[in-house]
Amino acid sequence: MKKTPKSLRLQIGLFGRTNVGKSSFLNLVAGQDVAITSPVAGTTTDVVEKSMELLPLGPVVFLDTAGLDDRSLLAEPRLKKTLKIFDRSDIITLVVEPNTWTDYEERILEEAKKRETPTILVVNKIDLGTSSPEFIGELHSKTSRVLLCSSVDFEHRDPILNQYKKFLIEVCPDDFLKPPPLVGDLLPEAGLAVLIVPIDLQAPKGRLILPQVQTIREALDFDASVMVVKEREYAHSLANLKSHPHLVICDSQVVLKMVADTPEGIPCTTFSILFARNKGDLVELARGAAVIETLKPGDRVLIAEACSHHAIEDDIGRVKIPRWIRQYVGGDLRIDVFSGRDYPDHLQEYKLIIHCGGCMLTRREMLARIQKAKETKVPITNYGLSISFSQGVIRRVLSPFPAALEAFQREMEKMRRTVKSPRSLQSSLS
Ligand SMILES: Nc1nc2c(ncn2[C@@H]2O[C@H](COP(=O)(O)OP(=O)(O)OP(=O)(O)O)[C@@H](O)[C@H]2O)c(=O)[nH]1
Ligand code: SF4
Ligand SMILES: [Mg+2]
Repeated sequence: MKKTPKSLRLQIGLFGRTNVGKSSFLNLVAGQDVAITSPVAGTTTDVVEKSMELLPLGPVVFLDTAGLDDRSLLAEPRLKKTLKIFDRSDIITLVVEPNTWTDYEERILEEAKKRETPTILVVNKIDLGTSSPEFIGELHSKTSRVLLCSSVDFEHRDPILNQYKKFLIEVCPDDFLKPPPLVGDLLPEAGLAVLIVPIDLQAPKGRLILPQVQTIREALDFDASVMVVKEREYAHSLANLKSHPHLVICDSQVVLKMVADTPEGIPCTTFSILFARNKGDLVELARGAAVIETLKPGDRVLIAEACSHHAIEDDIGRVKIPRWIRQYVGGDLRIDVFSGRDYPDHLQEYKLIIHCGGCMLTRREMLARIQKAKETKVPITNYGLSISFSQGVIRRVLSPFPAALEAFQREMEKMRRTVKSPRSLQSSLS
């Protein structure tokens, strides 16, 4: 599992007996009619390739195979063709019908196991018949990744797609989760980045913390220069520069001061935002931040820390963020803090999840957590974005990332339309 990928695009082999709804499932995922479907068995006569961008994963290609029944699978040259698709596939998606498991499915699963190709089982056509608990139990004994869906039901596309993406994130080869650059793409060659690093009691003795070191290292890798200052010296150092820096980055805790001291026209952001993009899905987390606008006293908020025993994060997660958000909301919130490798059960009880920076998590783990939140329809943001939001500067610090800024703005518009008496603080500072 998670071996070297077979091409630059994640290749997903779509298998299933004739007429189970493989092409329909592909249409549902794509959100449009890309594969020909029809009630006549054997519609897809050869492999149909469909490339698409499946965010946050990236470029994928589906190999929609010709439907086979259990007899034709065993016959040449069908078998040869099937094996060829196995050769290409990084992941197999096997579509089945409720309560039907034949030799065909068994053979596909066996082949996938033999090759260690991860498999996702899709029980399709659930609108036509309910699967027995025994059937579902049996499927779960074969793989933990079982998705129930109706491919003709576009109204419920989002939860299905989110669960499917979560499975893909769990099993795709490591290379597909290669992070985007941390900062390199934001700096021209020989460019200059200014890093504002508070050295307070919480800063570790004698060193910088890993996110700061990583940012410096990547800027150097991209042939840029870096100036590191504390927040008190920042304005003075900036005034002494002959030309403007190309980017200013600060710790979220001093974001208000950075924005106040940085002339318009100089792009600025936070370490937290750089890492939100690098580790996870900045667009989704930016969208989630807008939900703070709609929080009301009494709402439940989950603060999720990926690991326990971290004094600094404790202080931010347990004291500062709750205080700033409560101030913003103008009343008490029911805030639960949860530390650990998994989320608590009953995520759906929360109006918002505010996640830590996830520095100890892999990109795969962070994406899976974001996907799980999406699956349960609970918006998710992170510490840094929630701080920038509650301080009224989120637009400014998101501006180096147009897609994330646009997602945030759109979500804010939506909130304004749906919430009766919106707060107006966030209309300032763009
Ligand atoms: N009610 C219902 N019909 C479905 C569903 N999925 C597919 N169908 C219908 O089942 C028929 C076959 O669907 P296809 O997507 O063409 O099936 P396929 O597996 O690609 O078929 P071949 O390419 O022929 O192997 C079509 O009439 C679809 O509209 C579903 O979830 N519910
Ligand atoms: S993963 Fe990193 S940011 Fe999250 S709680 Fe652990 S140390 Fe803190
Ligand atoms: Mg088909």
